[in-house]
Amino acid sequence: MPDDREAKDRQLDAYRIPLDDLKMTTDQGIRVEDTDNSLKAGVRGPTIMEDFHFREKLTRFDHERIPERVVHARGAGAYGYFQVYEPLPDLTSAAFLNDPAVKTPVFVRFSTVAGSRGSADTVRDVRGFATKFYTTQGNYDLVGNNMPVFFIQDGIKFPDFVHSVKPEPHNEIPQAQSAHDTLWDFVQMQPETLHMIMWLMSDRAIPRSYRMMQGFGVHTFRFVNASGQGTFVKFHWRPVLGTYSLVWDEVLRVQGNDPDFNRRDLWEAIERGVYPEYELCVQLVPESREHDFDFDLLDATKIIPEEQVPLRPIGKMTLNRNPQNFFAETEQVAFHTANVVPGIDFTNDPLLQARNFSYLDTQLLRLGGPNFPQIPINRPIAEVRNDQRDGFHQHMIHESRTSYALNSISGGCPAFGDGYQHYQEKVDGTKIRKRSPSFEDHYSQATLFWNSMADWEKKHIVAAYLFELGHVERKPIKEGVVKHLAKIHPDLAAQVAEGLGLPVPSGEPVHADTSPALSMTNQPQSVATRKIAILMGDGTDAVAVRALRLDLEGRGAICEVVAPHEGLVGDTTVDRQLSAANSVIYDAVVAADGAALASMGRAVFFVREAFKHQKAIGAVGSGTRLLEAAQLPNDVGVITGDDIADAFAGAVAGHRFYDRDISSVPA
Ligand code: HDD
Repeated sequence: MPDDREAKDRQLDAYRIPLDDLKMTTDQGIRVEDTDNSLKAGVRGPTIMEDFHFREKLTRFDHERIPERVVHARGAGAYGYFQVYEPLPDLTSAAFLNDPAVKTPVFVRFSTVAGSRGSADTVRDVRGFATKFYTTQGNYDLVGNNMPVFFIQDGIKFPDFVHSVKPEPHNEIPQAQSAHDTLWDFVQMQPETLHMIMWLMSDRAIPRSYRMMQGFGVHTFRFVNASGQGTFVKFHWRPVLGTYSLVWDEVLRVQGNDPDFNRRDLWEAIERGVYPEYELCVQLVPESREHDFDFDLLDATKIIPEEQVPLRPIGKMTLNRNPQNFFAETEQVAFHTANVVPGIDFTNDPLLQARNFSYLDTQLLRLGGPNFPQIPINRPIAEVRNDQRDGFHQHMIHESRTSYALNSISGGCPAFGDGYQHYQEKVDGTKIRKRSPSFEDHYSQATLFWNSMADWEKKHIVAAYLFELGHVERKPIKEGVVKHLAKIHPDLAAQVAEGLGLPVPSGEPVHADTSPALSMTNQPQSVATRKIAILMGDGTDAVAVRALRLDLEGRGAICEVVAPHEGLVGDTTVDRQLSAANSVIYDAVVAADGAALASMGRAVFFVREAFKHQKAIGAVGSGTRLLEAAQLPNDVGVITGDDIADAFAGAVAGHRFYDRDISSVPA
């Protein structure tokens, strides 16, 4: 059975420097005597230039950094494999999409967009979801995001958009935040952003986990089959665990408690062997139906509603190995939308066309020249043979006496032909610097998004607009945004205007259509991989807790014992002491002690905060006394009693109780 999964691993093995007891050398392989003291003229004398080890060590240190990505600088990567469910010869000639026995190796990099490399994971932002498939026909990169549309329609505006969302130029404030004047000025001047901004204001922008996040190719691409027939295709990654988010107040606290929240979650899940899985789904549109929609398939600010073109699952990706060196793998990986294999092709989407220029250009600078595809993480498993030569950091020793085609000296090698064939699209037109009129409607799909949200999602969207615009200093910008919101939906505009103390604009809803698939309600539910804090004290009834814990862990949950001190409570090992723990890094809490904890402010705060963040809360034994001390009402998602395992597991799997009334709980 063909198994390409290990091909990439084998290739990487050749470059690994193992952890062993080899002695230290210089880069030239000369053994080092002492790396703690520089060579001096006398113990108190000046350092001597002759000290090649000192000079090399410092020089290498001075050159450790490469330019961070202009956008998507902060990321986390993982290896895995992709397997197609069944051959798709009618649609595409791509080999990796035609053999269900093949496990195609992949490397995925998740990222935030706006922040610098050291910024916090949990900010309000789009998340990148970039996948490199190392196929037998060469590398295919699907460089997507966790939202299905984009801010702009034409890539020539990308620098403008990015400059507006990045920290402001005079003082480099704020870091990794969209809540500032320049972004919202750009938005109000550029209504094509409005649909994407609805997604950005929704909870999609604060994912619970990279494992619980959708991915989208965004553009309409093209599948091409062996007879050269094309089909329009949109790509969707659907996480098997479902799509879930944090809540905003929690996000603000996670940033301080664990700035690495999302990357740690990914890392730990893979280390534990609970491998993130995503189904690859496609929306397919025959070319004959290209103009059947009330939007343009080439406009990246539009979705194809799933109700109009359903999702077809075609395969699954499993992420099962963490990188071993962040810089070598996650930092040096170079994605490029133009990395396609036979059977996958582009469309004339002007955003995609611009990307096909920008990614290669950016890698040339970031990775120091044209030989970056030779860096192990970027190397295809397919053989590379061509007449491209030289440049900085050339690693290959080309033995051929010729580096041109056509040649007779090398017998015409490397021979070409029988390769990637660009889709033969008929193109004619007049040179023109203009948008197509079919790109003009900027409101209908923003309205569709709003109409499709559950009440709690709408509340969160309004709160997000208020937070963001509340940080905008210039009133005309806020007014400009509210004017646009009135064209999306008067309810949305009214609530935002009221909060901002602006006149409520009048307006009619653009339409009343909905697309239920846009809402995050009705996700697959599972307690598996959910992180549960069990609050214990020295007086806890360990027997009752042990049974509950075993039950929850049996269902795949991750339980951590949190107690006032490290070491043991009874005979239970404490995972984290209370002063180093915070409810925001857990999905749910079990209060297992009331005797000791009810009088401890931190424990009271812990359960109260979890309650406010609408999480499942359980209590066993005297744990109910802790809930009483926190003055928590007996509300939905608060599970107490003798045998709470089933009910509590169900509550955790439901993720949040968004309808919970949190107003009566003290701060
Ligand atoms: Fe981009 C990085 C996704 C539009 C130019 N982009 C980058 C990454 C992702 C995306 C996931 C990080 C890849 C990684 O992890 O290394 N970008 C998107 C999506 C877009 C999009 C889904 C719209 C549909 N991007 C876009 C446009 C341009 C760029 C229109 C330029 C015209 N993007 C870049 C870049 C980056 C990049 C500047 C920065 C670092 C890099 O490429 O490697 O070239």
